[in-house]
Amino acid sequence: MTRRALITGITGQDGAYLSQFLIEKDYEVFGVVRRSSHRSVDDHRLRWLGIADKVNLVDGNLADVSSLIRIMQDVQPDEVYNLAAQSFVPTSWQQPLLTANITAVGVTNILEAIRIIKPDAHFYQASSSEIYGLIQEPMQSETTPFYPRSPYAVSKLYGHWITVNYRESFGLHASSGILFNHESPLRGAEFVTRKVTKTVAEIKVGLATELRLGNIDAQRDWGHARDYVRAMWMMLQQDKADDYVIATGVTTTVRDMCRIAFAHVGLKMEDYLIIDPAFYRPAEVDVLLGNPAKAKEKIGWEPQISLENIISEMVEADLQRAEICKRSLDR
Ligand code: NDP
Ligand code: GDR
Repeated sequence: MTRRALITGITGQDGAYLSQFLIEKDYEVFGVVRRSSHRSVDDHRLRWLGIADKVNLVDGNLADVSSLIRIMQDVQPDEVYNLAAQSFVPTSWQQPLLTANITAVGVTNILEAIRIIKPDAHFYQASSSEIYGLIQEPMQSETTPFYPRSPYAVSKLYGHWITVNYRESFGLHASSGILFNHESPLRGAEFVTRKVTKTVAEIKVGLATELRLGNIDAQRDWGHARDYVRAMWMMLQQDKADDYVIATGVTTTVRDMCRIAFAHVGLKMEDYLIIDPAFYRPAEVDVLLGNPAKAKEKIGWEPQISLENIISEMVEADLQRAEICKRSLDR
């Protein structure tokens, strides 16, 4: 029997890579999309991966539990991946209530839809290393205390605990993946790695002259989205649901990540980088460093792609995009 997966957030970075991964495993993939006045439903990331015609898009919204109940009824999924969120940390200070509504309460909405309609479905919640925030231990594991530092992180902590609670209260097969930052050519352009690789490419082809960043001393544990969606799937194949840290165990400053990107195109970061306080955050997460030992031991997951390779792949993709953009401007 073909297995059915339902993905919220299918139009985002992880949703696109997870869809590709599941299609290769012969899943029937369904994705929840919210209506937008300016977008056709076959989103650009799904087209970029060449899978837009291989997924079934269904209309719904994480804020509307009735839409999720209807979708659950229609699709009858074996696995549900909840990737939808207001996921950009700075926006969560501008729109804290919307962030709570989608990123926190939205998790209860989808859990309720599962509990009512399809309680035997395996559920994945996209938890985040942001819940560690103000660091309590040098390397963060599943047992490290949480101290969220933004409305986004507070909302993700709610999503994390409500998933644990539905597992313990109703016996749902609900797992929470505490994923550290993961990147790719499909990363949104507002996140720091993609902002850097996109601007470096634009500088290289003559479309930009400078790169403005905020706190370049921040340290992140960066992995590749392709590695991380594999971990999501592996969690749902276990007999017992559980929570796992997914990380590389290596942390790097924004400054060093940026230097790698400039070096890839033969330029010197110091010639173009401007520190702009407009990009500082009201409260910062200074350093994140994950310990993925439990994931390795229990589900056999390990990352395969290094930060150098991630940044090279991203710069190369952005060089292609910048060349196309430049050619259309030159015409
Ligand atoms: P993106 O920001 O790329 O994608 C977010 C997705 O959520 C989009 O498909 C968006 O749809 C959808 N969405 C937002 N609001 C709603 C809503 N009200 N109803 C339905 N869908 C909605 O995120 P990523 O792919 O990077 O991340 C996936 C998940 O993992 C998120 O929950 C994120 O918080 C979490 N996470 C990400 C990490 C990372 O490093 N990437 C690390 C840890 C956790 P639309 O296209 O319409 O905007
Ligand atoms: P983060 O990712 O907040 O960790 O959340 P982001 O790439 O936005 O920031 C990483 C670090 O870089 C610093 N920084 C800048 N960030 C941005 N976006 N723009 C800048 O100009 C800039 N300059 C410095 C930030 O201050 C920060 O310290 C991501 C999201 O995907 C979340 O959804 C996810 O939960 C976490 O990763 C894990």
